[in-house]
Amino acid sequence: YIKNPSSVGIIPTCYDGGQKKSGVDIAPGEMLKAGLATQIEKMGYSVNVLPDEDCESHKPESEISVEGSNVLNLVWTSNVCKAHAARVEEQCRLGNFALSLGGDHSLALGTITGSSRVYGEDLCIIWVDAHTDINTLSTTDSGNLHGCPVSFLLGIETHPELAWMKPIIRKDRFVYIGLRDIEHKERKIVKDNNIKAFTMHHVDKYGIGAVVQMAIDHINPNLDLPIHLSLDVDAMDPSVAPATGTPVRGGLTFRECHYLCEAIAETNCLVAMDLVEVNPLLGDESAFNQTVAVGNSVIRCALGETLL
Ligand code: EXY
Ligand code: MN
Ligand code: MN
Ligand code: MN
Repeated sequence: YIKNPSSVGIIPTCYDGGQKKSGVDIAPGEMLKAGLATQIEKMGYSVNVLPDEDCESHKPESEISVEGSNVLNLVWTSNVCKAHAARVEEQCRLGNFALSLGGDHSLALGTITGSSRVYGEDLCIIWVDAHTDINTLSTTDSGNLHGCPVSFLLGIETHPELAWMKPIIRKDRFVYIGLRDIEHKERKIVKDNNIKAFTMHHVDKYGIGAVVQMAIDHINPNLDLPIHLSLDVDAMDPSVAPATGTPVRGGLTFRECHYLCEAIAETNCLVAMDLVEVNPLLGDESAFNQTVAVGNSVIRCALGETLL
């Protein structure tokens, strides 16, 4: 795979059907309006901004219901993510850094499927989030698919509607950082599947430097495998990134999250990134501006802006 790609493909998908609050679908437009593409160009990359996905056109006439589950928008989410996966796959095949802008975190069903089609079982995932997003169709209480993508990506859950994913992500190449809001049933899934997880407790105990080092050592000890970073803005503390749908206090500070992105950039292994769950409609104008700005800022850090 290509280390240090010189081109970035920005793939916006304004999808909000993986949860119930509207607004997360205008985030990509707002992040671009705030200058993301130009900022990345100024760093020396060539940037290609793909058109926004028309999510409404993917809406099915009727949704299916799943027995024993209150899951919502399964078909719609599947359709949108399938289209998004093809766009991520294309960018990775071209050797471009695939930057996905969401939308809610259900989009990761598509983002990581797309990159894994190109990088196969080598692909390492760093999932930075307050939440584990590992509910199954039967454990989800909310019915929101943004709380479920990890179970599908790791092959813990499947459904015929999502058969196109054909997941190949290795559980030992997946790691969480930033967790602090884990449902009881999710905790059991994480433990039963032996998934490496660094919660905020570990960040407090060891410091962010050691945590990121341990996380990278776990998935990619020789620094020879491609990494996909899936970053949910709610991993950051609500004082840093307030405009998001499921804020949880006690999150990563501004510097901790930036450090994390810098340390991943330093590996030269990062090939794809998702920035999800910015909801510009939650909170006042300053909360909105702050969250869009910090989203763009962590993206630039992951692309190496602050490294010498
Ligand atoms: N665990 C809760 C649920 O499944 O509904 C909350 C999930 C929030 C998910 C956000 C995207 O990270
Ligand atoms: Mn909408
Ligand atoms: Mn998430
Ligand atoms: Mn989250």
